[in-house]
Amino acid sequence: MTAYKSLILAGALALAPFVNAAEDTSSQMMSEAPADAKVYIISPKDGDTVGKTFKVQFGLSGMGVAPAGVDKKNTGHHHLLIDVDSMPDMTKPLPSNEHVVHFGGGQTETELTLPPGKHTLQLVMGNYLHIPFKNPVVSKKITVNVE
Ligand SMILES: [Cu+2]
Repeated sequence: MTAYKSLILAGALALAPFVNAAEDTSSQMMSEAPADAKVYIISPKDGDTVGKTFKVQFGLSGMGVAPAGVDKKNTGHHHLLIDVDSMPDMTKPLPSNEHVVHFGGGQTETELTLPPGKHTLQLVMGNYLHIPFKNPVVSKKITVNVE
């Protein structure tokens, strides 16, 4: 065997571990949240009746808020799920649409305007890449009645 041929062989063998690593990219981009991290909706309260436009305040304990893109341990940013029945894929960046609202600036409250009727609200913390934590930090889902 020439030296050239054995180099190719060594290269092929060296590539093998990379294939597995690539499949695992998504979980490698996930972050671990502190075990005692909790997210909750301060207001409105579950079952509240609210006006068409109302303020939602986000509560967080056991971890901190950082803007999207800032990779700082034990921090994340809020995502508000509005009228979401089944959770999005919790191993990938959360989608961004009228039902999944990102607060990538590090906001801890917002003002919503919703049509009259019953609506559900739930908070999900995402890491700097908008991916939920390995141990998901998710609030209780509340229901509000919009007048
Ligand atoms: Cu986000």
